[in-house]
Amino acid sequence: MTQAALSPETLATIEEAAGLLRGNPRVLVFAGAGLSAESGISTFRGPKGVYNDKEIARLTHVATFAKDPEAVLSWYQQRRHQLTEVRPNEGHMALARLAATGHYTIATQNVDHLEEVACRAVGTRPEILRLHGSLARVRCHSCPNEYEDMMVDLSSGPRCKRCTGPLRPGVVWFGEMLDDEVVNAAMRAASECDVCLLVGTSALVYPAASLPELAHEHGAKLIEVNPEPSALARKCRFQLRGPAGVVLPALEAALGLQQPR
Ligand code: BV8
Ligand code: ZN
Repeated sequence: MTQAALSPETLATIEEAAGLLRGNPRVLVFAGAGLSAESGISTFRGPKGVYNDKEIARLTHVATFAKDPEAVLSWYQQRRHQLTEVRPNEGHMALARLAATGHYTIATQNVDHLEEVACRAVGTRPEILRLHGSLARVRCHSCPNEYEDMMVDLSSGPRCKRCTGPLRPGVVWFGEMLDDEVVNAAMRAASECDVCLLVGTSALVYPAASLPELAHEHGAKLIEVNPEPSALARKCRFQLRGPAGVVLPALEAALGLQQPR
């Protein structure tokens, strides 16, 4: 889809929304699976969401790891392998370039590292907070041992070298706490930002989705980039109805950073 396919209303709203991103603002980007959709990574909810398969939804709950570790580990190993085949899309790249126009913090629910790959490619260094962890990391289910390792094959049921406990992906499952330091840093960014840019999220999962709410309570303006309204759409000053890979480059163009496509 190109920018020409965006509705005239959406193009006009993008021009208006760009006004909030001028003048070196403090921006909290709250990213979800929709940002990676155009990289070929499935979203969780919505018409093509993987959670439509109840078996898959089950695999993201901590209780399932105790009951059925093989099913959990093979699904996560497949997703880890997919990381070696995907790359940032135009939405990630535009976000990475936008990060040079203000004080940007990216609080992502995604576990695919694509925001970081895009920022490295364009040379920007926004703070990236991984709210739900990372597919590239493995950790022990029994002790604090955790490290980045894309080589270990989790589907073989590897054990921790420190305590022989079971290794699992370094992600946060339903029923597990998020990392305190990450949450505190994200809440600080939410309470201090001028703009919160929600990109590709249904905004249904807590405590992550409390971040845009906190930003809103502190007077930040919310901008949503999503083909569909999220659960927080009514709190958004601007709702940019289109795919991130088209809308974010259009936002860049509206800021005079890119030629419209
Ligand atoms: C916790 C793992 C405390 C990694 C994930 C009742 C009410 C409120 C809360 C709860 C409740 N019951 C239970 C809870 C807590 C629960 C929760 O929030 N449940 C919700 C669903 C009701 N939360 C937790 O359990 C959290 N921990 O609370 O701890 C605790 C601890 C111990 C004991 C008791 C309490 C942990 C939450 C983390 C869960 N882990 N992922 C992985 O496998 O990836 S979350 C899961 O949903 C995903 O991983 C993702 O990170 C997250 C959010 O999804 P989205 O990113 O928004 O994606 P989604 O598919 O939903 O939406 C995509 C959007 O993109 C759509 O809007 C679509 O329109 C749009 N889109 C599509 N294409 C595009 C696009 N947008 C732009 N461009 C496109 N091209
Ligand atoms: Zn261990």
